[in-house]
Amino acid sequence: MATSTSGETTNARPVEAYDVVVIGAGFAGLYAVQRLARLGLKVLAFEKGGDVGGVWYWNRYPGARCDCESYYYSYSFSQELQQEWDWSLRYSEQPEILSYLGHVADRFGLRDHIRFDAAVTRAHFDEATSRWRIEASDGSRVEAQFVVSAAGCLSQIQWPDIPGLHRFKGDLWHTAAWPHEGVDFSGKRVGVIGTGASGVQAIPRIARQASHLTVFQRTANWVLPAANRATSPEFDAWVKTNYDAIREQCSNSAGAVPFDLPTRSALETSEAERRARYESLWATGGMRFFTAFTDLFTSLEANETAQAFVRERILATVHDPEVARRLIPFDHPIGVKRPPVDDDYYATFNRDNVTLVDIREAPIQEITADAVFTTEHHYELDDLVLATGFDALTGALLAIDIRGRGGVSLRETWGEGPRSYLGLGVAGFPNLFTVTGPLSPSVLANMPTAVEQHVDWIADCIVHMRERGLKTIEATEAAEGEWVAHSDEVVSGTLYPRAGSWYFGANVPGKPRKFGVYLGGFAAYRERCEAIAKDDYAGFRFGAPAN
Ligand code: N01
Repeated sequence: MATSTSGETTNARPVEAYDVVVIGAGFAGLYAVQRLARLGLKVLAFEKGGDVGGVWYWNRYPGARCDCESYYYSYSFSQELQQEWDWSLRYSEQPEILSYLGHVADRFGLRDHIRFDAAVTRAHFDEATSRWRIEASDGSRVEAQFVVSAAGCLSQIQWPDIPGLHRFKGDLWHTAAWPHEGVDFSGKRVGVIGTGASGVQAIPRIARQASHLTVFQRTANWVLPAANRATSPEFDAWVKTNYDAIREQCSNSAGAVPFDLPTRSALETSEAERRARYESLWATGGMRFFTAFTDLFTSLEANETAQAFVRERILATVHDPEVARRLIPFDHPIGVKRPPVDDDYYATFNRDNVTLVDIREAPIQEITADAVFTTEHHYELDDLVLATGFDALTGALLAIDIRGRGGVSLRETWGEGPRSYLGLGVAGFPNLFTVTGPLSPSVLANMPTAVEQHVDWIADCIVHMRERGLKTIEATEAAEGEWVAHSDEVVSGTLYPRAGSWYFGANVPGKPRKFGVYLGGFAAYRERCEAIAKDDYAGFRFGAPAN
């Protein structure tokens, strides 16, 4: 019970004061807490889940794992941490990544700063005090000088709007809200809607358990083999000896990954050499496939050589030519929609207990208590899995009632798509930092590297302000406008606009079409952020010194 300023007794909790409120306790939130608390700041993180982990806490579907190799999809901030942690697989699975994040939380004493089962519901900037007033779903009321959003790029679930979905009487799961106790599909007739990265990972595992699996595919995706395997002691030792150089390579690359860069155009390479290069990278596995040539993302003709190679692989793997035809993408170049990385996906369609239904040719009309009806057939099911993705990049932030100067909401400000300066700050929203925010390299960079770069920049900025007694920092509209225009220009020089992807918000009905990721490359972006900080945070405006 608390007493309000008018003297009334209310059930509202008293307002607590912090220096920084962090939203989320995944990769980004954990590092933000670690880094900012180490500066001596009073930090509180709100996490809507019951524990740390972010996407790795929620996405527990069978087969969930990362499409970046674990040795670099990990924090670099602590020598001890990177030397003491061993990954069991080249691409570790969700339980191992989650236990890594739990270990980080324990090792650095981060849990004391985190309030779990508490989603931030509102954050309003109070112009009179230049502080944020924050409320959370557990009744917490907090005020803080800074809000650091680490709410995640792929954390707001996108539920499909399919007539009758609510009437389905069997078990209904979304890959991004998977039950902690797991799901046993043995003896069940299961349907999966969605063939993005989540569906592609789950489908082979579910097929091995279910009595029958029906896959409802709206858009075929280009799927690359992971070539996943156990890590070897030799590789582990090599990584640990060379970690500094590996991290350095990440820092200086376009994707924040330690890959050797391509030097040749696909079009200036002979057919035989080109094939050899694709074959070798296909065997290597994963996203390294795109290091084949320099022009795969800028020249349709070059990209078509890669498409032709993968098309052949699909035809060689899938026995039924009609099923193979349906699995071959026809509407977008390879790579410009996030290509799922998995093993056994195409071969899974050779199993007798798997049916592929093309719902572009015969769309789903409705879902009843026990079946999915398309325009051609109906499919009786015991369980239904939705692998329908996320309201990406902006969804998690817009789910919160965020208001900046003049009470203007972020939703209104982003009414025509996200606007941001560097993906770090939004004009009109002082002291709000967005880790891997829209229009930063985010999902097109290796996330832990991108997270560390952003959090370090934010921490340095806060130190800079504290040393000078500055109260607020805010992106100027001019700098923001220039950044948005620059980001758009970079995208227009690539093949990305040729796909209706979640990068553009195209998967969410009614969402404005705006490419939400900065494509100028992580290394160049990092250098620009550093130069801006050195230039007294050019493009940002500082508020009056505190009294
Ligand atoms: O989501 P998606 P995701 N009716 O949006 C279909 C990361 N991730 O969760 O393409 C029928 O890619 C939709 O069809 P269409 C990774 O960055 C990483 O799979 O819109 N179908 C599509 O097939 C990834 O890109 C990892 O025509 C509907 C699917 O559902 C991102 O998360 C693992 C539908 C959604 O695919 C998102 O992946 C998992 C409807 N109403 C995720 N609505 C790794 O690290 C949607 N679909 C490997």
